[in-house]
Amino acid sequence: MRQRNNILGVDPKLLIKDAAKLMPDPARRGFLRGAASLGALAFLTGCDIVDGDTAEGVLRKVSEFNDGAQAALFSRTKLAPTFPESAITRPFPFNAYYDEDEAPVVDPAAYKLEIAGLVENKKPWTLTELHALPEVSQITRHVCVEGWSAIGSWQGAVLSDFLKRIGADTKAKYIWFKCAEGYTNTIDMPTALHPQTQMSFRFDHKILPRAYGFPMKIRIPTKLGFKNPKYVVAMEVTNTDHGGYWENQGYNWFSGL
Ligand SMILES: Nc1nc2c(c(=O)[nH]1)N[C@H]1C(S)=C(S)[C@@H](COP(=O)(O)O)O[C@H]1N2
Ligand SMILES: [Mo]
Repeated sequence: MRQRNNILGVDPKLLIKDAAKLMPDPARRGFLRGAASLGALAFLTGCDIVDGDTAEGVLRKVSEFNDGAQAALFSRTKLAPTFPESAITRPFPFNAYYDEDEAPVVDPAAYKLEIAGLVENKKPWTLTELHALPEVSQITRHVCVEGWSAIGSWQGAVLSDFLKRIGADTKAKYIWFKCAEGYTNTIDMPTALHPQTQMSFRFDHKILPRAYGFPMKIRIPTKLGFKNPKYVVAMEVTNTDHGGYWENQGYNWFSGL
């Protein structure tokens, strides 16, 4: 057993309580029930709480193993870094849980984006309608858990604008995406409303190639690659976490950058 001394100037119990207050509700309850002791915290994170630590500092340590803490630290306004055209990785890598020649082929004429859940207007959207949405552009870094990253250029509509347009309940907790080949993904609402979260229809100003998710991918530069669904055919605004392809296999749900 490791011996600990009392920390000068901080009451660790209060610090942990303060950190827990910054977490979203379900995470807070789980945290206070589970790991909310100094010993458990040091054990789980491998870090001691030291004099001068703040509630945010404690939360940052907790976030290394806890999705709720990561969600609390996520800032709606903090932007992912952007890059010049010259930084774009060429060729940009393809990645999926299958080979590139097995990527889904979506017929643009038949395509409709299905809208479900807590939304006023559930009318499905054709590709022509989606392409008519106001366009924004970003050059950002895509980071894959498999150990590579690449800088890409994506154009499309701001997801939060689209959510407003369809009358989505933005107080709902999640958005669930379904992809043409069966891949799925759930993101939290603050991430969906982040200004850089984009419904991408183009890569490098050209119609999104099949490899990168034609006809639509959700580009989220504040999240790991697997939280960026390609070939999206449906979205549901929901208070139920439907998980996702990799999340269900144990990958960290929040997977923020
Ligand atoms: N529909 C679908 N979306 C997906 C995946 C997938 O297999 N199917 N793989 C994810 C992973 S792990 C990564 S790293 C990125 C890769 O995107 P890219 O091919 O544009 O590089 O897509 C993500 N979105
Ligand atoms: Mo990935």
